Amino acid sequence: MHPYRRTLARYPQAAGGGLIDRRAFLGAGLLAGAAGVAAGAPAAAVGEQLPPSMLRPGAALSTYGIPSRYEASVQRLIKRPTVDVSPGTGSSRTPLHRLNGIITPSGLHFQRNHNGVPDINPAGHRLLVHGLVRRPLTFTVDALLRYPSISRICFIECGGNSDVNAANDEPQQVTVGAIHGLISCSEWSGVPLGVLLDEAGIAPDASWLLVEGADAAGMSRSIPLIHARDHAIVALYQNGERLRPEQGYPVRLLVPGWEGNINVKWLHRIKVTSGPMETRDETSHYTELRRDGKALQFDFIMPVKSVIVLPSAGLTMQGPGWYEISGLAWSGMGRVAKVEVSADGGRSWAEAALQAPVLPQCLTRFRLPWHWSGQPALLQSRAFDEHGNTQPTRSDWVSRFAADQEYHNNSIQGWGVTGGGEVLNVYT
Ligand SMILES: Nc1nc2c(c(=O)[nH]1)N[C@H]1C(S)=C(S)[C@@H](COP(=O)(O)O)O[C@H]1N2
Ligand SMILES: [Mo]
Repeated sequence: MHPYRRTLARYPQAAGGGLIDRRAFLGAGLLAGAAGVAAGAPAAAVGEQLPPSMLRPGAALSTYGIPSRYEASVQRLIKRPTVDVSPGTGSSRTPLHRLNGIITPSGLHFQRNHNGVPDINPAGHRLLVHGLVRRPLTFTVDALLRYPSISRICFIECGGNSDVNAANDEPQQVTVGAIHGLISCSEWSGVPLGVLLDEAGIAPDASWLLVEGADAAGMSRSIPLIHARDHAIVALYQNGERLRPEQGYPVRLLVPGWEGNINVKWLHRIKVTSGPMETRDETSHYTELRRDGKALQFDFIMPVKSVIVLPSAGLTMQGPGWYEISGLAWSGMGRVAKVEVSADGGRSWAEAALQAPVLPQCLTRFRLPWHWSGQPALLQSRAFDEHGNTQPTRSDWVSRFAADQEYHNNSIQGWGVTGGGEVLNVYT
């Protein structure tokens, strides 16, 4: 049969609203048929005209590559605070809907800066380890580069990610990057923090660390010593090259799966202490005020979460037919075990395919074939991690906290597709 005549009935339905079994597109034949229905056009005359690029030599070699000029619109989304603060304060978000796979290109890694990006010459930079240690040590960057190192592919997510959906009573019609783009995923390489702590020698009464950045915010946080010793990395490289200035060049702390704020950039000081220091960023910020007036403090781990990025708000469907629903899932607790997708407002759910690799504390790409009938649809995804944690509905999540509490919002995202093919941010 000609692929254009393949019908929906030939594909195993996995849930209502046109969701197809996640295995349906794995066979090349099925994929070719479906892709033809979705997007391709029949070739008119093949090979009659050479593309112009074949008629003259290409551009010169370059020493450092940049994206194609036709991709110049793929940019971070800058968001400045409404209050009057220094020009470098605020965030820029990853345009999740313009990317695929799980790795964020370094130039599109989100940024969250409390007082701008400092310009640090690594030749003069020092990392001090002091406090409750047998011998205080300072490390030059060259010294750190000599230590045995490890690599981890993992996400960093700001505690305030998805604030747009938490803070506004009405869903804002902005892109998925603008709502959920305070998360990015890189391969980080550097020295296990435990190696440096062991060298300094931890005193018996030590139980916490204070970590401080060398930026104008002097950003600092307290971290339980045991977790930091076993899991934190003094990162020097990002996606194979030295850290970008925005990500903390020349040295940042990486604590996989923990709130972005803990991952102190421009790291210059680690003090071993006997308790948390109650710094500004763990008292006035990064605490979650509940309805009963009490606040959760030191809520370090980013909860399990997922979001469909294709399609998502601001995008327009190209008519009824075949689509691949694609999204990202993650958990600060470990690996993603399962992602379910609904196209009928939560009445039925289909399990999405998880694309390898599925790593702990890492973005995981999920995909599911969808045949959109052209009727209004409501898309949602919910992730489960390997410990059985899953995501609350938005109304459940909001009910746990005081008004305007924005941190750790892992509630289910709804995308409404109108009959006209418009995709809208919808609260469910
Ligand atoms: N020194 C310092 N470290 C910092 C910050 C900062 O402003 N100064 N911002 C923190 C916050 S709130 C987050 S979410 C992450 C963001 O990391 P990124 O900018 O590399 O994405 O860095 C953290 N580390
Ligand atoms: Mo953050």
